[in-house]
Amino acid sequence: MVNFSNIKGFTFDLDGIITNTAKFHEQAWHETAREVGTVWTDQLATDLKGISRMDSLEMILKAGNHENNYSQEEKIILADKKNKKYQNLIKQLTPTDILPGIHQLLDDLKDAGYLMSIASASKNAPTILDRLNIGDYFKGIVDPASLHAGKPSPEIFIRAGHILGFEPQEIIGLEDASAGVESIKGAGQTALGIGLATKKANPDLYFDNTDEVGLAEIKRRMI
Ligand code: B16
Ligand code: MG
Repeated sequence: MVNFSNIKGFTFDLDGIITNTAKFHEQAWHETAREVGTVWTDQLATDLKGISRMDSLEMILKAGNHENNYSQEEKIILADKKNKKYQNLIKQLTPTDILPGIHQLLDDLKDAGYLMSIASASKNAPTILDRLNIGDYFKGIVDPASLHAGKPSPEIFIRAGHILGFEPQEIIGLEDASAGVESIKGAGQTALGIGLATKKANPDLYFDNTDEVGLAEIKRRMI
């Protein structure tokens, strides 16, 4: 593992790291699953974390062996319907929905001069940051619509690193999904995983919860 003194910037996943929109994604996808006749399981919910909208739909269809029952047009209609439901749910987000410890971490990183960017698969990320009132902490947000491949491809974290203008070994990426940890590692950054779901991908640093992740604790583990 690189020494913390080399670190200059942080790339953040959004859903599950900064706020728990995962529960809204889950609620909306659960409804889609019911509509197409796929049985909803906790494993499916976990596997969908960090996966792009269309890839998530494909996974739900495949889980019920329905992948060949829908045309591309019908799939787009299903995904749009899920997104409208999700957008309605996230209207209730306020700054109190920032996950425990994260506001403190953002403040400490900013005060210490580290740069931060967002590597979220969500096309709704700008709206969510606005609702949480934390958009100003970040130098930029990767536009997921411009990517060739979603997580676990390293592309999104490579692009988030380019926004910062630093080398991969100067960056720590934070993720709550195993697909995301794979993406960070593929990009050559130090992967900080939060939550059991990340263990599958062997993050360089592991924390059970967001409130355990502080600047001092990260430093302590990397020296
Ligand atoms: P949208 P992250 C991901 O965000 C979510 O974890 C995943 O469940 C969702 O399907 C994906 O964004 C796309 O989101 O439908 O809003 O474009 O964890 O990468 O911040
Ligand atoms: Mg996430």
